Amino acid sequence: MNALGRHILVEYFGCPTDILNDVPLIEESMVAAAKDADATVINATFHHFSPFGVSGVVVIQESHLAIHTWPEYGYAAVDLFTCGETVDPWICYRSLLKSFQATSGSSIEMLRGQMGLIPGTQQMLAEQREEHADKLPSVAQGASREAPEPRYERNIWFTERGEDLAHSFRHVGQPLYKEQSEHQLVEVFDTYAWGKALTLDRLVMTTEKDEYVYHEMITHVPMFSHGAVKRALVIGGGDGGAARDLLRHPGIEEVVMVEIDGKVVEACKTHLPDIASAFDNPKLDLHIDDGIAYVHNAASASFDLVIVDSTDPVGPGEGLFTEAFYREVHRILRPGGIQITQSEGPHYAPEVMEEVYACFRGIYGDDQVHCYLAHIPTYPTGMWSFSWAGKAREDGSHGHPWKDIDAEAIDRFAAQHKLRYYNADIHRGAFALPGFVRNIVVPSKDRVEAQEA
Ligand code: SPD
Repeated sequence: MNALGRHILVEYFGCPTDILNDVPLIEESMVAAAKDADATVINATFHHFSPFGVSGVVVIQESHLAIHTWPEYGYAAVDLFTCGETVDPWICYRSLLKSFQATSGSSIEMLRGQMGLIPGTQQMLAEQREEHADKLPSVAQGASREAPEPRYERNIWFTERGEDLAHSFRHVGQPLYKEQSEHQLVEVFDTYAWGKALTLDRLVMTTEKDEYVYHEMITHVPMFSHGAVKRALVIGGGDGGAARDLLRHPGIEEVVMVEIDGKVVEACKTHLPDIASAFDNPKLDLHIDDGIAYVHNAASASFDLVIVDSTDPVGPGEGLFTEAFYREVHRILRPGGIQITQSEGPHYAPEVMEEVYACFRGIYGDDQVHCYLAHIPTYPTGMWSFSWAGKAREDGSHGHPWKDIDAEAIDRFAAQHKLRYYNADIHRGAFALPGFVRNIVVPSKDRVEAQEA
């Protein structure tokens, strides 16, 4: 060959979109292509870019295979670079053509590091070998002639990507669950840092390792600020975490849960059983139905607590962030009842919070709306908000989210259930807001202008 390596620049056309969007499948195909050509695989890193596209590289002892896909065009650009005589990159080319089901491919081959273009190469190499040999232990000293067996490490990443920021988790490969329901793409990944993770349309909903923060805070804060909830409604919450935590309270008589997507429940029952542990509880009344329609048809003053445990305000969750819906929730609350809504992160989506608070104030009154925060590392930026709104009691008085709580009862409850986030201090402290968050949730006339630097 008289060159250091062969480099084939490849284009694949007419590939099915779902293949070019599937990180584990692409990783497996690239690794298989390398192995077909008898290359030694050292490492692989693959990322998904939302909404479309996968990029990745397989490092082989003999150089590398790299890919970028554009699923929306059925197109993949691939580099196949091999050094030495033993690995034929054209074997990789044919293997990938088949795996990606490409209708056609095109390619050009370049020789890299042609000997004639690298003056003095042979002499330099000989000198380096000699110099190196002096420093190596001899076989007589116990050195092995065998090169150590390279260890292949998979490196596959799930990336949740917003417009301007992204966060990624490394996972083991093929999702444990993957179903396109009529509403959304439901997946469960086995991640290294956060245990199993449920994602909907590629957005992280919950993970085994930090789910307790969200579920304890969305349930126990309103349960203890109300003090006598008998009937609660959860809109969304198909993973079962909110229902599980509500049902820890012995005084609750019924939890109605209305989840739009049966596949979410199915995925979580199978793969996240600790979160989905309350589905067999006789006090739970599960409806696979549209939460908006359920609330619309529910009797007035029929619930003490309504929790909107929704996805982000895109796709199926969008209608749960509207004034019309919140007005209906207010109608079905009993006097003294509480509504809680997950309301995104103040760094991440301040505009969503602003809208939620403007609606809540219009419905419940300025003083009956409060924001509290929790630290949820797997949600974008980690700081997450919940919105608390209280309906007037029959005598016209109002409850307060933290001034009247029974701190001892809370700490007893937290200890009894081995809660890991919620306790009486957290209950009160969660309502203490940094200045920039307070500015988002108060009416614009009450905002404090930022100091000039
Ligand atoms: N960006 C994530 C927001 C998800 C809120 N709902 C999570 C559901 C957990 N039960």
